[in-house]
Amino acid sequence: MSDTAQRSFSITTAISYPNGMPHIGHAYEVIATDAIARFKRLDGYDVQFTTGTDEHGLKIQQAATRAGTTPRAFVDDMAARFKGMADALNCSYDRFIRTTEPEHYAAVQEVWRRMEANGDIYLAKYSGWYSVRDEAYFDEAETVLQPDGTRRTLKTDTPVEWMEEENFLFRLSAYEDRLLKLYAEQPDFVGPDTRMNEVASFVRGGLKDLSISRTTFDWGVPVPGHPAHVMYVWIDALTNYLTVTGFPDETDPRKKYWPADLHVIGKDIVRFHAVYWPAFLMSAGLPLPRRVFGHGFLLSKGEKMSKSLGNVVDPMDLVSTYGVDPVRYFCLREVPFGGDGSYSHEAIINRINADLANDLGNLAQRSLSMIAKNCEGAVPEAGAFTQADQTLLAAAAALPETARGLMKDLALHQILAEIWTVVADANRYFASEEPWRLKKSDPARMNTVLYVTVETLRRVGILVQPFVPNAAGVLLDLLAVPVQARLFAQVGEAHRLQAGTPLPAPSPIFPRFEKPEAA
Ligand code: ME8
Repeated sequence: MSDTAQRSFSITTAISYPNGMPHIGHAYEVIATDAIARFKRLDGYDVQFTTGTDEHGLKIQQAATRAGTTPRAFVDDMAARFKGMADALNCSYDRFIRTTEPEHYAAVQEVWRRMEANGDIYLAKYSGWYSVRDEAYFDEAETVLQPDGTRRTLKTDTPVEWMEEENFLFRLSAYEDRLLKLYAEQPDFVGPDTRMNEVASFVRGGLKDLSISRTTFDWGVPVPGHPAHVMYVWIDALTNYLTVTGFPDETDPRKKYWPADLHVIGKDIVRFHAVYWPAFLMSAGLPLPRRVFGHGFLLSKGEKMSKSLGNVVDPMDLVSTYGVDPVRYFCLREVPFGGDGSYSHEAIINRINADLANDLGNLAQRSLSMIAKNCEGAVPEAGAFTQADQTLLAAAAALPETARGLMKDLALHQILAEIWTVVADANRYFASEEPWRLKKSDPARMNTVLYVTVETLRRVGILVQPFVPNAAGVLLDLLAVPVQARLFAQVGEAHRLQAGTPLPAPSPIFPRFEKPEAA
């Protein structure tokens, strides 16, 4: 690669099952992935960020029947809702992939052909306890008999039924050693570390061949040459990550985005991404993704969301109540990325009012209004910097490097914590320098303090763009920072605010959230 070629970075979310409405877990995943994608773009990478919907399988077919419609009409309607949610959350995906697209069928069938050509696919009678919800077979030992005579899985607590089918099987058992070698040689293939340990011990426990076709329903990608079989939904779903890179067209310009740099997924589907997916790719002779990261679950006041508990939160309602940036900020700041988190309206309101309205919003409002009143609405002229000025500016200038380091571990919450440490420093600085008192006694010093404050806000504003893109845009507009000067590489001294630059009239960036009065 030449020095001038832009490094590429490709990142994906899981693709959601559109058998029900999008929920906060889906929102959480696409928000976090978007923050990482935006971060990388601002850090100079050529990013491809993809998300989408996983539209085949019995679960979808049954949901369509329940809704009294065809699977096709059902997924068309639902996919639009998932896309609408990603848009409402201001997610900057480059491609929203639907597994019912012809481009995707071609990719999945090619993967199948390659695995078959490699001798890894064979026909056999398959029987076992099948969970429609998980679209997977379970061993009897992995299920529990219920008092009413039915069985449920131990791990996912979903109902199973005995099924017998003649299916194609994938020789997963042949990949045990190669997978263990992969984990040993590339310990960051799966993150966080705890998930890697779970995956490795699952594989060490022995792998059985995997059933990869179904004949009991037809809502899926047909198996090449065997139209009575549709493909197991996970082969279909995982291959979306290749489809978005133009696979199998060798000349497609998107080819540079494979292998993916990062698959962001939830902890419940790590096994599919860290065991099955690399085995399929090895079999098809394709390069493996660089990293799979299993984030935690977002729980409502610590409880799993479920329709029966009545605590399913519609992300669109959250956005209309709190605004898109506050929802994004809350998800990314409150929950350590990789761990589980809990949300409640109280917690969201506290975060919005404390961090956004008070800490960042107020500081911008106070400093910019003083400039509007006392500095003819233009960036003031700074005199010589004191130690306090230099310390604050240096802390803000160090943020990109600190954030880059934390981004290696995808510690999004810590990046925000670091940024807000500088915001807190800036508030302390502003309070102790008391620029409002200097107005009469030492206007030159007042100008310097205001300059240092807004220059710090410029640096912070650039850093917060991945997390709260709208508000960051407003802040940088208020500071008259040109759109092309908002990259991480431009945080430093060389791009500092220039005295005399006219600033627009200040307006609030983060209003306080006031509980609407009961009618
Ligand atoms: O698993 N909190 O789809 P899905 C956080 N189609 N994340 C959550 C969550 C919660 N409460 N609930 C679900 C699928 N998720 C498959 C993926 S990828 C080739 C195929 C996450 O709609 C979940 O872990 O059930 C997954 O990453 C994503 O939302 C979609 O879940």
